[in-house]
Amino acid sequence: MTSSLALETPRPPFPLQEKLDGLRDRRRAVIYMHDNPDPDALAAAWGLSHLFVHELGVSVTLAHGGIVGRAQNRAMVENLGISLTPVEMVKLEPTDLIAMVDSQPETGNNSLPAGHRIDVVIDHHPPRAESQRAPWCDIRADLGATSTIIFEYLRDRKITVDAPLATAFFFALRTETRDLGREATESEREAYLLLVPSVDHALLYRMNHPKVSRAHFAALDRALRSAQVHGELVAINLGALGYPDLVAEIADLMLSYEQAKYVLCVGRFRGLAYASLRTEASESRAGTIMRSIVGSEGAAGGHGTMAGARLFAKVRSANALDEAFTMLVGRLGHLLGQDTSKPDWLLASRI
Ligand SMILES: [Mn+2]
Repeated sequence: MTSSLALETPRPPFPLQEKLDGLRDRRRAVIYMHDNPDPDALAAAWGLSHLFVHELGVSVTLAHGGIVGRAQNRAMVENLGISLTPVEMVKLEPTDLIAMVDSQPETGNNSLPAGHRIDVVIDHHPPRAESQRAPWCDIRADLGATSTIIFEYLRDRKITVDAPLATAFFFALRTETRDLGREATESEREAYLLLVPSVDHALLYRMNHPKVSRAHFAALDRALRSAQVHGELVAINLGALGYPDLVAEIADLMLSYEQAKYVLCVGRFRGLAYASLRTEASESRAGTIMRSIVGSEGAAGGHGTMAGARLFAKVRSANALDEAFTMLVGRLGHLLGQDTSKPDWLLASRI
């Protein structure tokens, strides 16, 4: 589709050299990802650490809240040997270079303390005013992945992207854009093609096809049997989650149902309710919808076809989660003009 090329607005080159020069006095960099990091956050953080080590000679800590839960994401971390530090173990020093990728301050989906100083914000989600307090703020909301921006930095500085890092970027682009089919721009296509010759395909295979536990199939079984169909909306209450991003994993999966244009998936993990929304490209306003149905009751974010949220209220029981689920489905139904009081079940034999 060459016509989309003309739609991309030319952007002035990012003053990378100048931004790096402003950070030459630092000894250590702490790079924050969003909580429960996905491949785009992981590859972007790892790539940025290569840039910082090469250009600034700093030591680097990759920090995240939550857990790396999804089997593919765990396989990525293990096979590439990406060293991660839980935020609880990070003690920020006044001289630290503090960076954030694939998220922004005060979004509620990362673990940098609210109001904390920050030097670098690099993201592809809609820009927030709070990010402007970072002297190096590079937010390109039109792009499909944060990894695309970091890969461009490395090319700009002529830093070698070795096979493991190329594989990380490639995996991030593939999963984040569903093989360039979802929210990918010409920049992602270009990065993808440049990376192919350097990818380690044996490594990539192990990341794409990880072995999974019995619990994975139990979750899948539960998801299928609890899936409700309300016209074009599929809604799933997964109950207790083995890990938070299971809601996103199942939402992705269920969008393949022929009738589904919207999938909302909800579950609870360690007393908190998580929600994930996926939409068809034709209904591309997932972030807006999620923010609207969650309102002031949680932290919500996302872009065109994918969004996530976490509710603030503690959800300590199956009943409490049921209530939250019914509330979110009701609000989403209202927004779509769809009655959600009498669900049709995806599977007839659901018990
Ligand atoms: Mn991303």
